[in-house]
Amino acid sequence: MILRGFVADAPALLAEVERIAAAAPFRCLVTPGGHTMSVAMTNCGRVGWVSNRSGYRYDPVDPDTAAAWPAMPDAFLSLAARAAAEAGFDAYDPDACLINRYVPGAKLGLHQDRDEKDAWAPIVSVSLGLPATFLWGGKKRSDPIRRLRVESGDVAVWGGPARFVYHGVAPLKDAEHPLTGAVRLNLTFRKVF
Ligand code: MD3
Ligand code: FE
Repeated sequence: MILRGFVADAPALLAEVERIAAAAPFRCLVTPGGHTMSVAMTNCGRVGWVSNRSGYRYDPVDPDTAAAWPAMPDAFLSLAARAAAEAGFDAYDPDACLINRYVPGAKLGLHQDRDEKDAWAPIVSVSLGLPATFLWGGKKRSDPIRRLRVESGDVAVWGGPARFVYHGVAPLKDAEHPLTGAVRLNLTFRKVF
């Protein structure tokens, strides 16, 4: 389900992202295949998603600082829970929020998110700043791919039967957004345990 313009106070979310990034800086992670991702990432919550040459995992500690990830702000939790409830997922209590930062040209290749234990609980995605094109496929990599434009303030809820579809983000087009400049931010909330 896509909830267009669901975010009421984007500047407040952005301020929280800046506070989180001051403690746990954005970084471009290396994949097990040895490629450095074009998307920069950080996390807040009980665990954070990280990757290196040896594999990827959810970790309670930021490997760059050896400190726990910043706590999930109340404004994040309440927004994610309200969005999940709109899509029929009650009492959503995400463990992690992965924050993705895209600059022009940055992209996310087609993948499934399948490191989370709960195969039904949704991933909730909040877009801020520059618009992007979601690539939205099916349960098989070879399934046809739909392109879906998302803009600042849009929230997507991917749960239940949509949980394991292949998805990605097309290369970000260069532009300026009043909130973020030449940047797109995406918050992805996950129930990990
Ligand atoms: C989940 N991020 O961090 S989120 C990711 O915009 C990720 O930064 C993208 O994919 C981003 O893992 C997209 C939205 C999304 C889209 C389709 C999904 C999440 C999904 C399909 C199934 C499960
Ligand atoms: Fe994903």
